[in-house]
Amino acid sequence: MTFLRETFKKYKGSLRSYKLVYYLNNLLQRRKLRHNKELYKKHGIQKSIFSAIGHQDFTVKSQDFPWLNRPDALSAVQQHPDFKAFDEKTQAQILHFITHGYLILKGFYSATEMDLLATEVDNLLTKKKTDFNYTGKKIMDAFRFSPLIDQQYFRNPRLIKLLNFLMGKKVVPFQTINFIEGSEQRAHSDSIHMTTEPEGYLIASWTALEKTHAGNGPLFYYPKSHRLPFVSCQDYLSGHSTWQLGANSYKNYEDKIEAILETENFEKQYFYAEKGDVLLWHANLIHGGSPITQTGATRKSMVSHYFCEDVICYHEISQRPAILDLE
Ligand SMILES: O=C(O)CCC(=O)C(=O)O
Repeated sequence: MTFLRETFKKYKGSLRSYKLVYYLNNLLQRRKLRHNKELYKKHGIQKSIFSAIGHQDFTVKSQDFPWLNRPDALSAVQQHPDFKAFDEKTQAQILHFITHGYLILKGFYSATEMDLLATEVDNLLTKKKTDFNYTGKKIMDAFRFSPLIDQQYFRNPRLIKLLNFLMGKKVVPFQTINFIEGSEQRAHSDSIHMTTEPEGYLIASWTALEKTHAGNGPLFYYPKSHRLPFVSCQDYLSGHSTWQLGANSYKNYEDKIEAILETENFEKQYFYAEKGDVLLWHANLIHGGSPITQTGATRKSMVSHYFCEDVICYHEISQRPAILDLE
């Protein structure tokens, strides 16, 4: 089973587009999907928990958005007793997260901690405990093979405390992605990849294992773009059919985001990070990876994605429920 899953991670072919493949995988992962039974009932979804699911299935959208997405968030957060327990710099960043859709934790990790993490990833690669997935850029879920990555970084208690506060619910650590080089990914929001019902219960952290600069493909983002409506497969030509995902769906999605950015007036910013800096972004903040202009430059980094408890978690782009380790 593990062998099949690992093989599929590297697989680039057309099987990826058949919904039946995901259905079969869902059957095999039933233990990690059964929490959806109650949630589907609550949200009026009359579907098997193994079937394809997407934004179109939620005909009645819940208004129970994360508290920091609500219009009164700035005052609500400052009145919250736990807000005062954060140091002043973090408090300012929390307010910034509400208004701008991201926050930066300068020097969250020490250089030594980042070297330890980078060495751990290198060792996992050398020992073939993990590898790049089909994109050739992403090392998925290294935390599964390393208690160090899992406990000290992915589930870092200081980080989790802040994430729980920002989301107003307990977060569910979902996945890690390690990069050796920059991703060079076009502008997108995480909500097309991983989203929730009610909308917005996802947050990501981006950690710099080394300094980033104009040459090594720095992360870029568009402050305040988190306030745009969430884009789903219904908002562009996905080409999805009952049985298959559209072949050009993701490219068409990226074109759609580019078109939105052309009509909106958001300022593009780059994250020139120092080793150990962490950036947290909102589920709907538009971001991506810049082109690498310095040949051979590395940009070691780690992205972690967190869902929240008691919401339906799914992958809009591939129309499938998220497989969650809740136990
Ligand atoms: O690290 C990057 O260059 C971008 C990563 C990213 O966009 C993501 O994980 O959603």
